[in-house]
Amino acid sequence: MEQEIKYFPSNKLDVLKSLSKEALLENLKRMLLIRNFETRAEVAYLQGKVGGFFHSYAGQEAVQTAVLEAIGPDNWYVTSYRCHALALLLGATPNEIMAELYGRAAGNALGRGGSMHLYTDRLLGGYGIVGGQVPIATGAAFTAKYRGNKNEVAVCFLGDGAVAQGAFHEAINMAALWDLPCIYVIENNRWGMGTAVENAISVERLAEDKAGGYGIKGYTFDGMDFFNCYAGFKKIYLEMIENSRPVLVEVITSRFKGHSVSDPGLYRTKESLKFEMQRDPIQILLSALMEQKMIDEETFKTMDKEQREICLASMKYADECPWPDTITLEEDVFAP
Ligand SMILES: Cc1ncc(C[n+]2csc(CCOP(=O)(O)OP(=O)(O)O)c2C)c(N)n1
Repeated sequence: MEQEIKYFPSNKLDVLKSLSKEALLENLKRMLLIRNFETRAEVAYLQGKVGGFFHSYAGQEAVQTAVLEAIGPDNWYVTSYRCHALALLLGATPNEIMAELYGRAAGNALGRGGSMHLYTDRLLGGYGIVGGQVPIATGAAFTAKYRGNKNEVAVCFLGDGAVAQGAFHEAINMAALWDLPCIYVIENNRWGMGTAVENAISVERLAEDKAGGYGIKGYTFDGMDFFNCYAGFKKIYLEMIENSRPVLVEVITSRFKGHSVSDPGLYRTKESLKFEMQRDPIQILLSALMEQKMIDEETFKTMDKEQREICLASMKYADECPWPDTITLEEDVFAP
């Protein structure tokens, strides 16, 4: 039987007090932007406007939103192919991301990367090779330390499926050996494509059970709860800029969609998904803000509508963007 999960202890009221009303509402807005972007972009995919793959972040919004609020954008970030949300949080516009999904010249990667490969000056990319981003994050942490940028850390997001990859082990071992300031965030949404995490990974708690093997600290956060994630990441960051030790974090979360848009999700029941969706991270944050009388239902609906309109406008923008010129096909290609 599954053991009850012991999350990092945090106090919602302390977080509510430590952030301004404006900041809290801004985080709710960011989560709504992500949810609306994923919903509209998926529609565009189903209309045949988007080529390649498509992996939705719906359900996982609280995790990356909380990290950004807790430690700010002036760090190095890297993630997997499930990368739309992180790009939005780091300042890429819905227009440029949607245009990238549509393969257009004005896209975030000039229409050459598509949905899985987005960038900003602080986002070193979304990566399609499971675990491929882990050594890159370790390298970014090395850079921060080598340059003596004391307040800068690297943050690596990876799925539970990446934990059994050799690259994960080598990269974390090196970070621990060299005291590199990197937060490795395992977003455990319980499935690696259609494989249940308990059928793929030999330990139950992916960070806490593994961290000791590298001589570092491991934590478990509730990935549906913005407050728990915020409190946990804040503490880790403040410690890391003092001691430069890497940290392993598991956030227990839930993806509300299939692994990718082409996944019919036959490996889980509709009831189990419905049950998980009752803990919607947007609703959890909204309820807390409503309890504090920071927002009412009407204002929330308006906020949601505004974000939806931004995303609908990005679809129109992408549709009207020109295709890349074939003459540019060989530009920026790096082949050693
Ligand atoms: C090295 C490698 N092996 C296999 C794949 C095929 N693949 C793509 S995603 C995936 C599952 C990854 O699941 P997880 O890490 O839990 O991430 P999630 O999609 O749930 O966020 C697999 C096996 C791949 N892309 N790269």
